Amino acid sequence: MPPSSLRVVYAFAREMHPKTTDVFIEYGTAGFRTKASLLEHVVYRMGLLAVIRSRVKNGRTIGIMITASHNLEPDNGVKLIDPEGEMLEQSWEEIATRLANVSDNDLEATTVEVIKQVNADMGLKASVFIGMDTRYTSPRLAAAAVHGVMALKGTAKEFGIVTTPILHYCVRCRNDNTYGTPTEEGKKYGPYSLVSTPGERGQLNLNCGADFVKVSQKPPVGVEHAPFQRVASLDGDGDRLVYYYLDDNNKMHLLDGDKIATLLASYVTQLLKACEATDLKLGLVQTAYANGASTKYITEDLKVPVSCVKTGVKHLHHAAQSYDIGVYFEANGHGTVLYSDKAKTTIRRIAQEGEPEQRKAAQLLLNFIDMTNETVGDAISDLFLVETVLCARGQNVKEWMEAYTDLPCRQLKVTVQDRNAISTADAERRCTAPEGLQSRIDELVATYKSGRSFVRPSGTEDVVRVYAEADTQENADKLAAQVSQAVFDLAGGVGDRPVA
Ligand code: NG1
Ligand code: ZN
Repeated sequence: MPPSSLRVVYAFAREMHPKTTDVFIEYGTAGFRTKASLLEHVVYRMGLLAVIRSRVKNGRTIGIMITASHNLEPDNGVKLIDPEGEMLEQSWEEIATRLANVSDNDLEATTVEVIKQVNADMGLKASVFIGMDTRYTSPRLAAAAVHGVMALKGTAKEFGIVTTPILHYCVRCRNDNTYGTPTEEGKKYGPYSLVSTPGERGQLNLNCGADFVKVSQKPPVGVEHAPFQRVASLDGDGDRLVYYYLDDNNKMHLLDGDKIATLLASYVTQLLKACEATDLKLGLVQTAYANGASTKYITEDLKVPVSCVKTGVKHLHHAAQSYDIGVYFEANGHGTVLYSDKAKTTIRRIAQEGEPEQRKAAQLLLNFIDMTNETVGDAISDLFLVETVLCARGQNVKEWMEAYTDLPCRQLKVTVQDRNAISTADAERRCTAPEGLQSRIDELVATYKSGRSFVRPSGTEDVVRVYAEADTQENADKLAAQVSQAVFDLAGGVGDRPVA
């Protein structure tokens, strides 16, 4: 295709989705995410990029999801999904960032440059699936994505309102029809009933949702529960799940991603033993946010290998692929289980040829695999996996909770002039800049029993996140406040000083 025919890339941009801001935007932990009003030109350009990516992948389908997940209503975001239903390959993040930030005048030339750089055959067909969450700004952004796809003569298929994991699943199925049918119904979840959607005036994630429950350690505002009732909280795009219950003193008990990961891993381990698939190695992947008690339980009680990686699902997913069966979860409830081809083949064989007891366990495992959305964390699929284990074991939520006791923890945010002044190493558990911050954190941590703390720049918000845990809630809160103060002082804090 001669470059002259890319004129339309510029024309659509100028007339329909002009770039009206100079604020630099970066493809971060979960794509581009910021105030919805700053995103229209970015999403249009991601429509362009998705077509180029589809052609580089020989016309296989690419996904575009419009959502800001757990963030509040005024935000929105966009992320690309690769043909296997995975997050966009990391080396393309820089290309996405470049395309998102050029001026309208330079857009055509940059598009040509990118096409050359990645060696896309623009004569091929291109297919792009587009989904969005329920934010009122999402339809407008989805339209911008469609226009981007049209501008480069790709075919866009709109799915309307879907969860993030459903779109990942549909992309995967479209490219690999052995995985399932690319429709919402294809993922046979069966019926479930929505207990409550609070939030003031129905605003997404406001005082409710998985992130609110996890970070504030409180139940959603305005919901009532019977004691020991099992309650699940999801986030705005359906890829995170946490559980909680209230005891008879109305105290909340949270079962987060770590609790879910350990429950699923222990059940799969139990079935692997029962079907005597001893050559299959199961492993668990966490991030620095995993509660220290969970890591200890996994290592010492479950005796399962565990690895710690940087925040962001793409890192967890990647690490989980190195096991025959890899269970990965962020503490915030985003995660899933991955099964290698070797694992699937072995388990299928045992289900056919094993001794009766082995066959039974292998069949249960096959059902479990079938219910898993392996493309990405999926709150609904994870919910059914949890319910399956509790049902199989006849366990209630309290018994599930009792497997191990979480260390009290606290998460805080600090606003600084430039959050990228913070650099980290060792899966974000230590900070290498600014100078003096890590030694200050070490000093503070040393004064607490079971103390642990780390800081890192957020990839989705303009803040530095602080995490702390200690023997009591009071101490965890104190440690978090002191570390926040250290960040404020040594990394250029702005606004109100954090209260220690
Ligand atoms: P950032 O803002 O980079 O901390 C948050 C979550 C991540 C991940 C992304 C994407 C925490 C502490 N961080 O990232 O785990 O889920 O959002 O949604 O929960
Ligand atoms: Zn989400």
